[in-house]
Amino acid sequence: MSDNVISEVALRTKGEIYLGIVGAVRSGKSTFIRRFMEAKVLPLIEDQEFYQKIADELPLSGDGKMVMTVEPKFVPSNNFKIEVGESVSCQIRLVDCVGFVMPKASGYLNEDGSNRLVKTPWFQEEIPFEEAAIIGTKKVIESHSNIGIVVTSDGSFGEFERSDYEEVEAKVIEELVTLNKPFIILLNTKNPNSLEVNELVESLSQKYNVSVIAVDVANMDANEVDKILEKALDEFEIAEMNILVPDWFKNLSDNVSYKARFNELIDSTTNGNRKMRDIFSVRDSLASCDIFENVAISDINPGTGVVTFELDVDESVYNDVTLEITGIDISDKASFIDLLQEMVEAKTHYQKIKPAMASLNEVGYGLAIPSQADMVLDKPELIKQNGRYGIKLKATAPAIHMVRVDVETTFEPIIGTEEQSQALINHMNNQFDSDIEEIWNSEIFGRKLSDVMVDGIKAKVYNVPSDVEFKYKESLSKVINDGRGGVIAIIL
Ligand SMILES: Nc1nc2c(ncn2[C@@H]2O[C@H](COP(=O)(O)OP(=O)(O)O)[C@@H](O)[C@H]2O)c(=O)[nH]1
Ligand SMILES: [Mg+2]
Repeated sequence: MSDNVISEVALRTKGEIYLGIVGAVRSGKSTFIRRFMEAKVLPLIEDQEFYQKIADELPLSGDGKMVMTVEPKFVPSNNFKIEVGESVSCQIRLVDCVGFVMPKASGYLNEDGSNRLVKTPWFQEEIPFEEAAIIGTKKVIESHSNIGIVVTSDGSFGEFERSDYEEVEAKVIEELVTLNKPFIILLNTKNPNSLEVNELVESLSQKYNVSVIAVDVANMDANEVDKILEKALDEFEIAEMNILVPDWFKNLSDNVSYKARFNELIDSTTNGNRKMRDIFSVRDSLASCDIFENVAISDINPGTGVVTFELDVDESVYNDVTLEITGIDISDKASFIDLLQEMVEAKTHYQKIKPAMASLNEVGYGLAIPSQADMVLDKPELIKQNGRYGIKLKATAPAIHMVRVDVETTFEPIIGTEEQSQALINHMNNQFDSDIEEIWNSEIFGRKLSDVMVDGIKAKVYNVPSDVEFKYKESLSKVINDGRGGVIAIIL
């Protein structure tokens, strides 16, 4: 027999659906377990004998104010595996916890008013009832469950009132929050559809920031169990968020402003622990960004916790981005083709010197090795050697040598007094460590420092006589072509 919701929970819990049922005494925990098993689990069991064994183990609910459950009870007591879908099987186990005591409940104190001691599976010795409830809840949630269900009540049945449950549920929830396991609140009520109950559900979910669902537990059917399990799945953390954007946007480098903004947005939306129920607010926060035209949740997989968002980027962003990258408005086809051709030409040239540029930057010297396409072949010549004949084939190709020369320039303005000069130095030293751009942009005698320095460098570079450049080229040619490895003197 298959069951979709149970299958999803089974996937999410890796085949172990362990529900820890916690809450105040007399909130309906045992009743919930009984109805859960009857409505949802027993119908999945085909073996009659097995069915009967589990049915016999279901907990009884207690009447009045007398506390019944004094130690956590595992239902069913033994682990069993059931098939819940195509190649999905799982173990389902509910743990009936010792209820948190309400001041008006009886049964947790002895007649003389002393604490009633109870036996727990976690300690050799008996411990007071109230302590058993706190420790039991903690242990059950920590080690024996992957989903917590806090059962509380509006006071519409039994002998306790809403105010009795209120204080106790706060303690239980506080405990669960610190344990950091997915949990939901089940508001047990005779009137799950009443306006008052709806208001209470709303206020509880606001107060505790967790899913709250109102159910008449004693009459709960399979559909309601499904709703509870779906809500519980919503409380699991999102395991993975896939964010699909158009390929051209994905390929943008991170320094393009739109991409940087996108990265920031993704970081702020996805950081922290997000629960499955937060996916709509994640979508809304993505949609609030003007980069995207449309943000859709294209897939939610409660079983694996994987959520996929699909983001359409606004068409105008494409034009802005190409302008930012190229500095040229290429929003029409003609200018795009022009640019493309120019770029291809530039790339072909650059490709040749790319390795040389890399080593130039690294060691100050770069060599671009010519390829066959650069070679010029002379006409073959007849040659004669020792009375025999042969041919001579000669090719020439440009090898480009790049040399990095670090050119120095200095600027020594005379400011006035020693104090004035010292003050300027101190000011600049501060900027030197914090914002060196400021120094470059500072004006000295009406000119920007960067302009002054660039002019200084240019003057030096242009000052090299052109015949020196020519001689340098000649000498290098000789070294390479004549194979002379020694140092050459350049006579200027
Ligand atoms: N009318 C009504 N009574 C309920 C409901 N849930 C529990 N009860 C009753 O409340 C009492 C306590 O329920 P129980 O499941 O034993 O609470 P536990 O102490 O939390 O395990 C029993 O008398 C139940 O019959 C409910 O949804 N509707
Ligand atoms: Mg009980």
